[in-house]
Amino acid sequence: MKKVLALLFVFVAVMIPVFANGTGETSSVTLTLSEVHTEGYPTTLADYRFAELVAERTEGRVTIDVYSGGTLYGEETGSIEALQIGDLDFARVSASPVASYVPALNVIQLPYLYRDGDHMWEVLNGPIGQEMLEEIQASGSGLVGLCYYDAGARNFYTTTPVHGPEDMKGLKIRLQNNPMMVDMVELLGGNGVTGIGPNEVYSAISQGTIDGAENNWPTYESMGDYEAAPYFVLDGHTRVPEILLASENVINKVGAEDWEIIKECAKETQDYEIEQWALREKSSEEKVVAAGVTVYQPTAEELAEYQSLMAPLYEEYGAGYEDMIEEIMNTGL
Ligand code: BDP
Repeated sequence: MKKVLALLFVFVAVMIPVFANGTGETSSVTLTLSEVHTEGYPTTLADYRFAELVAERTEGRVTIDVYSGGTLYGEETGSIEALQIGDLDFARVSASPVASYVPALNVIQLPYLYRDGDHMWEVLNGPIGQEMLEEIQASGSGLVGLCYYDAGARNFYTTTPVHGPEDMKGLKIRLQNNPMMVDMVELLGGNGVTGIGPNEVYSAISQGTIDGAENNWPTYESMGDYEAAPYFVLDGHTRVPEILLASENVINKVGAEDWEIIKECAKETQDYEIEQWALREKSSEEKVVAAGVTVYQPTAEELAEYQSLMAPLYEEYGAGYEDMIEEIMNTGL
């Protein structure tokens, strides 16, 4: 009798997943996504939309748990390394730290490359942007680029007023983990500091470890940095897109069919994030201006000076990509 019961138990345990999805294929899998931004931030909203779409289209076979606020990895370099060894499944990161693993990505984030946001999106949605995304996987980095998100333009903010590059001399400026960005600040006469996660910038400024940082309006506002560094200079030096990355290992976890669904869902969240971005960029600017931040709009001459000082980066990081840079600059003209 005991034997019969045991056999019955084994039979039921084996058949449950078969009955559950009717095909006898894999049962459900839960994957993890890391995000440094808080709840309600445009990229976090897009992460949740991505998770929802995936759950819906895979009919529950794939669940994605979103961890926002940098609770899993406060530094994006840490999350990228975790993706590479298969310890993490997805990370929404900035393209800036990814360039350390896929150097070609520096080309699409060179300072003063785009005329405006529309220009950037025309490039990212066109053949160059899509090839760059594919290049992430082709590079053998263990990473897969699923789609881009908007992150607007980055600007310097400091504890003392900065108008032109002459005011940057000797200032310690926190940057993303990307040597090109460090070189950018050094060319302006400042000192680039890396290794500080975006969630730690506020305290690093408050404690005097750094004199400022650089970012877009929403991060400046949401991380509270505007309270510590209330001088914001609208120099718009870079437009660095966000990237939703997957670990290549996800393909083995979900199988070919659901992997295609995942890639499709990610692409579908791009326009949603861009819409949310436009709203938040405006509301964040309004919020910090109302809080008393001093915004300086550089003159055309000052902007030209920033631009000419950063020109050597095109030679160093754009070497071998001259045609692509020219094509980017001509896009939309
Ligand atoms: C923000 C990006 C975020 C980066 C952060 C940074 O959305 O992914 O981590 O900048 O400066 O704009 O580290």
